[in-house]
Amino acid sequence: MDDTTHRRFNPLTGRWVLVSPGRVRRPWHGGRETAVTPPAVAHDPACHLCPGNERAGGVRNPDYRGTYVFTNDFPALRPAASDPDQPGADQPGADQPGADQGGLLRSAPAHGTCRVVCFGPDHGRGLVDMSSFEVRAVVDTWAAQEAELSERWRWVQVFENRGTAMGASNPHPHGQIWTCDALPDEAAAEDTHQREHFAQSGSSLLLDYIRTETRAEERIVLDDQDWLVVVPFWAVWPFETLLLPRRPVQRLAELDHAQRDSLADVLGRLLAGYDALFDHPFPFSMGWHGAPGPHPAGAASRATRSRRRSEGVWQLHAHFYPPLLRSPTIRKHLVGYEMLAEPARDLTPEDAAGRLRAVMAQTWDGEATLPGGLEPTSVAPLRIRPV
Ligand code: H2U
Ligand code: ZN
Repeated sequence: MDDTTHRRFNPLTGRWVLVSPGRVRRPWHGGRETAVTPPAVAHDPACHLCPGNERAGGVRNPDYRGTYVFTNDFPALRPAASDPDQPGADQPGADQPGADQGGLLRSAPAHGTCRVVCFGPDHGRGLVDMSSFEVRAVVDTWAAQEAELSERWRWVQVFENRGTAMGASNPHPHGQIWTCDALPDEAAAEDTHQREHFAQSGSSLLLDYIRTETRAEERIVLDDQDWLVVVPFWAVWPFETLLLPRRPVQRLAELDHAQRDSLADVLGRLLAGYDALFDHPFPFSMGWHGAPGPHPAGAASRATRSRRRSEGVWQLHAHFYPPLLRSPTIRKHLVGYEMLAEPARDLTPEDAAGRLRAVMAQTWDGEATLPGGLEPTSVAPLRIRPV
């Protein structure tokens, strides 16, 4: 099946992807990115996120030593004016009108909050450079933020844009959290498909998927006792990965100490592998998807009910969407057929997983955990022109 063009189905979103392995050999005369490696300074006096510096909005950051979270000075979503206890609420009178303008023209109010999560005080050390202990502190911060915010908001999106290629506006190691009182499209698609699967089979879609991938082995990138990293069967981006806890977990806040420690370790190995792939800091957008919070205007008791409704249905997971295709300077663009018809890929997910396994086995000092029977270096070099 892998050598011929075919389509693969994403059961989480209900969307298809076209897989055309033969196209991987085509020459490239198109545009190239500039591969810039940011200088590794510990403190940049001009950085708005470094400890002690003034932010663009005029607030001065404290002299923080660990992770540091603040409300985004330029938030895309704000709490409603009628929610004045929330920081950054809209001005009184600024509440948007109700929904419908009638007929085909629909709009709806959107409220939420946006935060910035500095991963640490050091301007030059991102997650990939940090010790497992430091990454664990970031995991704990994500979990604490999610626990707090999911009491109030329907959707809590924890994410990181890494690198200018993914639109990061500041090189200081940081991520963001956006929350919304509506379920965004991507979350709604995953919610619907996980619920449908559970209604039909009585089991969790993603836990079933873990069993399938563990048996198949060929798409596994990292096989930890608590976590599994795969290039999903339906991946759109060449080196896209899906990170899943092996046991039923709905949200980050539910992870126990052992799972958080192993997550810090798995993240370090995955990110080191990404950077080793093209010997370059690998850009990506990554983010966590967990069970939605209560419906808008919900009281805390609704949060409890909503949690119960998601049990067995929702499985926590993280998506990594890196844009690079062949080298640090050649990225994939979703254009043409992909915008107008459906996404397409050439490198197969199995091939991508093999390449990631191979670099991980070479770069990781610790014991490389590879699925049984798979050789880390059993992949042919990409047949491309050197850059
Ligand atoms: P990105 O690098 O992913 O763009 O995230 C940086 C965020 O930090 C961005 O959303 C915010 C921007 O609005 N920011 C502040 O809130 N205050 C600042 O002084 C600088 C940047
Ligand atoms: Zn900085």
